[in-house]
Amino acid sequence: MKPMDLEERYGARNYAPLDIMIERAEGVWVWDVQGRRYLDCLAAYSAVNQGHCHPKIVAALVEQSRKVAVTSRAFRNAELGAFFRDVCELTGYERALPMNTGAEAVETAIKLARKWAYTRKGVEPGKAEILTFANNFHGRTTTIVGFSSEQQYRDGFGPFAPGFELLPFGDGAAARAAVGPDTAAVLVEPIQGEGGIIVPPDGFLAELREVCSERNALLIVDEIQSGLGRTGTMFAHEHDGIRPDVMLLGKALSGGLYPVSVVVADAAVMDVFQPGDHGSTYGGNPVGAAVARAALAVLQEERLVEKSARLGEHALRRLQGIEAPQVREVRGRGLWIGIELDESAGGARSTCERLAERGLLCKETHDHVIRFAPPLVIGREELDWAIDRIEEVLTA
Ligand code: IF1
Repeated sequence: MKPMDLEERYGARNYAPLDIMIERAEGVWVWDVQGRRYLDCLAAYSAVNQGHCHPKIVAALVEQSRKVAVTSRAFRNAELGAFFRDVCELTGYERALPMNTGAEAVETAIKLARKWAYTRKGVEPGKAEILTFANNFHGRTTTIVGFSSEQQYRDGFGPFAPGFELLPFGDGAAARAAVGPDTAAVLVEPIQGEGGIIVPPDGFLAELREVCSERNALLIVDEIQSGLGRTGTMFAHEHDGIRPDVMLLGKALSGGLYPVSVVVADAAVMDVFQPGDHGSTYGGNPVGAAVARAALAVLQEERLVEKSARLGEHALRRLQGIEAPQVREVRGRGLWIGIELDESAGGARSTCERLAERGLLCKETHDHVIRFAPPLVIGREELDWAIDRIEEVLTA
């Protein structure tokens, strides 16, 4: 049977992918089983900021896998301490808790915030509230979809965990009104990715920071997609000059080679976790630690944050300059740009299909927004080649 037929025969139906069968990838390029080449402008939702199969990260994966792969945390392993040091030095926090997927990092932060509220803030047990925002995306567990505003992510999966409230994204006054004595934390994406690359007004994150500090609530910033150079700064929250109490990383943290996520915070918060409170079989394993260290090294050695800022500015200017009646707005920061189409255009998926015919892989979000997020290693010529094709399709 062909790969597609095997997927159809044996696979769960939880995705409806574009019918492009990728079998090889390198840098910004992927090749399908017919040998056709595409420029990847999704970058696995920012998991491959460093480019596909970066040789330095692959080498770290292979080398460590030949030594020891998973020890469990019942014992110590020789790679984990250096991973903790690298992550804490990069982020400026005192403690790191390693997990695997982004959703696990989000769930870990929810547990951390609740236990901090009960043991440090004095919230009555069982009463901790976490505020988050409409159009959020933080993962697919039942706790997380329980506070999603996207009907499809929720339908059929209840009952949901209580203790979450949704606020309008970008509305500092609403947050100021909502944070109260039982608020453990505010959980926010600095730019909403799946929500359609929604950039909040300048000062929104700063207002959240101020309110959380005034009312003794934790500000948790989910940088799983927006972080590690995607928006032209190392972390997207830097745009408002704030310091979260808790920050979440994933995806490009391991450069697309292995699932690694991490929660960082200072000891005053993280040390509410006592031995045995929380854990994970693969969390903090030596392969993930070695891969993540190499991924972070590549990010810094190849100056990908600066590149994202420079090429992102160029891309935003060129894309905003496209004269196409169906384009409602082009927005974003760094190499993370959303092209919102008028509903009259018939949905962004069809545009993505036309782009794929021209050798460009993009993914729509929320029906009408084309997400443009190439690996940060993209060259100026490749970027202009991609934008030329977008211009061709949008002006056709
Ligand atoms: C899918 C979306 C993006 C994330 C943020 C946590 C997570 C994600 C800000 C959870 C994950 C992924 C999930 C993936 C597609 C992709 C996605 F379309 F689903 F919403 F990027 F926008 N915080 N996002 O973006 O991390 O558990 O997946 O490692 O579910 O199809 P994860």
